[in-house]
This record gives sequence, structure tokens and C-alpha cells, in this order.
Amino acid sequence: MKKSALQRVRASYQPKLPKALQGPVKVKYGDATESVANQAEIKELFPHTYGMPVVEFVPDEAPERVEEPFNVGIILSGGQAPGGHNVVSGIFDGLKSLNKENRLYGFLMGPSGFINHQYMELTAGVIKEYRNTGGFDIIGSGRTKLEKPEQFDAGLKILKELDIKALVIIGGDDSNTNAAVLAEYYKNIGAEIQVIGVPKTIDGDLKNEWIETSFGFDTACKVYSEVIGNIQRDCNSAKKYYHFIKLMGRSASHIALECALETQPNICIISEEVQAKRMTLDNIVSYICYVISERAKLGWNFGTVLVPEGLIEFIPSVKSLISELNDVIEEHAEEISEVEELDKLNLIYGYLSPKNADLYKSLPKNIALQLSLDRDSHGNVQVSLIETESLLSTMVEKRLEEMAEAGEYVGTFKAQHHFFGYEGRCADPTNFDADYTYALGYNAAMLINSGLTGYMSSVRNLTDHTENWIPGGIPITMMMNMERRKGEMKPVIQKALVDLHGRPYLKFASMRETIALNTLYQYPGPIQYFGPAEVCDRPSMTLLLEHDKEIY
Ligand code: FBP
Repeated sequence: MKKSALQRVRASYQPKLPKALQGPVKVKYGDATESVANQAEIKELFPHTYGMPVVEFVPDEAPERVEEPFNVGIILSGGQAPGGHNVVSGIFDGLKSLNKENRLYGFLMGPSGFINHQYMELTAGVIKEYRNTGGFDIIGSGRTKLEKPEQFDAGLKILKELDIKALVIIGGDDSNTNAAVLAEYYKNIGAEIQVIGVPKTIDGDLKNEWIETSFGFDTACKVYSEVIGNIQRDCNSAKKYYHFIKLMGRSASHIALECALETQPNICIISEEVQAKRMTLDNIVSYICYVISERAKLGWNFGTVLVPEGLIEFIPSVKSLISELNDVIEEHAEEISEVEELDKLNLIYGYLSPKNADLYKSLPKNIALQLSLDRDSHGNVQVSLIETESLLSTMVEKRLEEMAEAGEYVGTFKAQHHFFGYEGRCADPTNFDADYTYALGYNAAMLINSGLTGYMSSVRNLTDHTENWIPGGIPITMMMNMERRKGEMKPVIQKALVDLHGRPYLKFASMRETIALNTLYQYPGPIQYFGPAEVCDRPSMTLLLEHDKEIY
């Protein structure tokens, strides 16, 4: 396969490892842990893996042991995130540093490859082709939910056949929740299989005191910020469009917030704020129209509006509609599937309670239809398919017309729409993500070698030099609480939404009015791999602010 010039040069980048992982390690055990909430319930559900201590790796000056060879299997789960290939190379190099005989197997296309016994061995030759590259194409990824004992048993067969002693699941909050369930299951039946999780997702919502960020967030946000910056330059040159830019992030608004800090758009909606203030769709439209009309007074009929992908589910009234839609769609699935698109809307409308029915009817037809589409395997609305950016601009246009008629607005309004998501998920990882993922993988190999199970690979102190990063492991049960899923209370990893008291949000809120009513765009430019560290190695602004660092 012919490679691009950057691919050829980038292949030889050696990710930096924390000092603690540069030689043999030993485990430093912390105190016993508790789950973040619902301690009694979680303890009962995870009798073998609850309460385990946080662990940290420290250099082992004179190790006497000779490590026995062992085999490891990996699964890439869910949406792609930059750096996945470096997790794989990190695990591989970590395993080989312990014993050259150790072997690594990759299950193909996500959890389904594990259940259906589709796999390949990941040798040095295979891995060499993927170092420092984006994507998950080395073995593919998938969204099959690994949750049933039959699936665990089917997987166990192939693990035994390949003499695998540990499985690494590289995934988001749902996949890591499943990793914890699997670890407990194997421990309970005495299967002697360890399960380790690695925190992945561009959404940035798998984080807490111990997991400072999920991998891929840094790179994805930098790709989107580059393009938003380019759009802003275009917008400020032609001065004729409002660009409505929807940004990925299934639920939380971390990506939109990070991009807002990086690019200083005129408007960025934060879903968590909308929810906290119990804002309606109408309130959001009013705010956008206020900014547009104020800018028009200055003669500026252009601007940028960032819209988080998950917004729709955070507007309380729409959330209640979606929740009822979920039930209606499940209950009347057959009947709904048999009718044409427009009849579908009428049919569903008839099953809704009066308040939700009114809102459903008031939505543009394409949006109502998008809200009524099939759910994903986790029962979630597929928000990436809902055109929230065009919903908002349509409503804004209508409102501006009314305002113009009432003499409250004089200006022109023309909208352009964009959705940035898939563009950033497979970008070559930034130096930060390349180093972080390699360290997470290498560290996972050490967790396995230490005999641990039900842990998430953790590398902390990420705003310091890579040398000073702190590797270790966090019991997954520690991050769990009970939540209602598909009508049942389930133990799940608590999702990290944007903290409205946190520094990233407060920083944005402090400059919101100024950047709305001025034109102070920032142009971050493309990701740089070679050059000064302040340009190439800077972590996300969210992470810097969360670590009490300054960003401008
Ligand atoms: P993960 O949580 O699995 O990492 O995926 C995140 C994400 O990129 C979301 O931002 C987006 O809503 C979703 O995946 C899109 O899913 P799909 O890849 O199935 O279209």
C-alpha cells in the first residue's frame, strides 16, 4: 500500500512514555474504594470486583521475577477515536517488554468478533503499519452490546482456545460498563480471565477525578476547531452568512465548549445550561435572534453558531417528548413500520399525550421524522441523524421575519449548515493523543501482568510533561451508579456532562457576550506534528482549565 509523505514520516514517531513506565514496574496499592453512588446496590451486583483499591505503577528498581508468557485479546468498541491504533501498539510493546513470547489477538469489528470468534493475531509486522495513525481499521470496531451471559460464554470459548488470559476492551462509558460486568462474571464462574478497560470517546464524557480525559477528544476537537476557524475567516471575508455548525458529542457538550474556547464563535449553545435553566426551543431561538439583531445594528449580517449534537435531548420539553416516543415506538413498532412516512407521523401523533403531541406537531416534519427513527442498540436516539442545526436556523429565520415586521430587526439573514463529527474521529492523533493512547495501552499490559481485573487503564497528571504522567488503574465499579435504562435500573458508569461550575464553562460564560457582539474569531489552524512544543504538544483547553492552567 502506498503511503502519503506525512504517513511515512509520522510512522517513525516514538510516543513518549511516562518515566514510571520506562522500565520494570511494581504496583503501589491505594485504599479500598466505593462507587460514586448507590454503594449498597453496586456492591451486591459486583461482589468479586467491588471495593478494590486504586493502583499506581512505580519503577521497580531490581525486579527478580521472570515473567511467564501469556496471550491477550483486544476489542475496539463503539465510535472511532483518534489514537486507537496507538493503544494497540502500546499494549503490544508493553507485552513484548515483559516477555517476547507474549501474543496479542484482535477481535474483528467490535464485540461481535469476540462473540462469533472472528479474530486475527496482531504481529509486529501488522502493528508497524498502523503506528501513530488514526482510525480503528486495524481490526475494525462495532456497537454490538456485550451484555448477556450467553455472549460471555461464547467469548470464553475462544479465549480458552487461544489461551488468552486477559481481554482489553477499548470503549466509552457503555463498553467499559460492560467490561466491568464481564470481569465480574468471569471472576464469579472462576474462568481466570482478566478484563481491562481503556477510556475512549471523542465525546469527552468518560472522565472523572481519576480519568482526566478520554482519548480522541483532543484530536477531534482540534480538527473541528481548525475547520470552524477556516469558516470564520470565510465568514468574516464575505460578511454574508450565518454558519450553523453542529458538533458531535452524543450527549455532553464538551466538544462544542472546547471548540468555542478554541475559536471564539459568536454563539455556542451548551446543552447542560439549557437543561439547568429549563430553556425551551423558543428561548434558544430568542437568544440567537437577539445576537443576530444586535450584530445587524452594527452592520454585521454574518456570524457563527455552534450547536452541540445532543442539544435536542437536553431541552426539557423535547426530552419528555423523546421519552414518550421511545415507548410508543417500541410498543407499536410493527404498526409503525408498515405505514408510509407521512402516515407514520399521524399514527405516532395519535398515540402521544396532548402536551407532547402539540410539540411533535409544531416541529418541522423532517425533524419529527428524524426523532421517530429507530433507536441504536443501546436504546438511544441517534442524534447524529437529527438536523438540529437546520431546525434552529429555520426557526430563527421565521422569528427574524416576525421581528422585522414588528420593526424590531433590520438586516439580512442567510444561513449555511455544517455538521462536523465523522471528519475528526479518524484523524491522525495529535502528539498529545499519540502519547496518551500509547501510555494507556502500555499501562494496560502492566495491569494485566499484575493480575488485576475489572480495572480501567488510567494515566493522570496530563497537563504536566509526559515524563511526569502517573500510570495506574482504577476499579471500574468505583465510577458506577444506578440509572434507568430501557425501563430498568442498571449499574452504569456515570457520564460526565459539562460542569456548570467548572472552569471551562465559566471561562466561556465570562466572554460569551463579548464574542457575540464583536468579531473576535480565533483561527487555530491545522494540527501540527512537528515544531515548537507550545504548538504541537498543547493539550485541550478544557483539560488545561480543569487543571487550573491558563489558556490565552
Ligand atoms: P462513542 O461514544 O462510541 O465513542 O461514539 C461517539 C460518537 O462519535 C458520538 O459523538 C456520535 O453521536 C456517535 O458516536 C455516532 O455514532 P455512529 O458512529 O454509530 O454513527
